[in-house]
Amino acid sequence: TQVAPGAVHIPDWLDAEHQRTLLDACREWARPPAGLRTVRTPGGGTMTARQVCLGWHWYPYAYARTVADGDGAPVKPFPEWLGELGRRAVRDALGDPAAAEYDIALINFYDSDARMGMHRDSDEKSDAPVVSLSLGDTCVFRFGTTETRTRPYTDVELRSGDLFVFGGPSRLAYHGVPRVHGGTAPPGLGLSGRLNITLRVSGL
Ligand code: MD5
Ligand code: FE
Repeated sequence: TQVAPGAVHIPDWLDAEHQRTLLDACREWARPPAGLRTVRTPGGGTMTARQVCLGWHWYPYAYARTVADGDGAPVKPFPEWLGELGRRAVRDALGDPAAAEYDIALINFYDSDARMGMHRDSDEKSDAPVVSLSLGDTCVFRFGTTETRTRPYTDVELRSGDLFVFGGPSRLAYHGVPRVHGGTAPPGLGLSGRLNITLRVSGL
């Protein structure tokens, strides 16, 4: 379903087996060194979703090769198979092959109290589409405009296995996660909470 020009939601894109494989990989990536960390913003705030990065480490608001705000370790490599998954996602959602090579994954772990405020993803020096994959609990994903972090916006429920691709005019739209519905993950998956994997092109 096209939510806005360039913003395409494909429910249930990952089957149960692929969801499990991706979850297992995320659990490995979350281990130290350069594992799961709490993101602190320059203003002194703390993000409620915790994060792991592959390829490039994101610290608000730039990319680096080491976990400057964590244990100082080099960030884990971005695996080739994840890049393949990203290119397949772009092809399925937008119809044309991805022009660029994905080299960043940001993985956000939400418990049922976690939120993400409205923001734009503008730290990448590439306009390649962002690929978003959701696992576990259902959330409310809020998609706005490029002009303002307030209304108008469209609320979409993202469920375990869903794909969302943000390309073209939607690449720089404001968005956030105002709510996670605790206890809604597929019973067989073995995840309490929500996990979101975004694949990005650094342009670096
Ligand atoms: C999430 N993550 O559910 C979301 C999914 C983040 C973040 O927002 O920055 O880690 S990615 C949503 C996204 C990415 C790029 C563009 C747009 C949405 N958009 O134009 O709406 O944890
Ligand atoms: Fe974002």
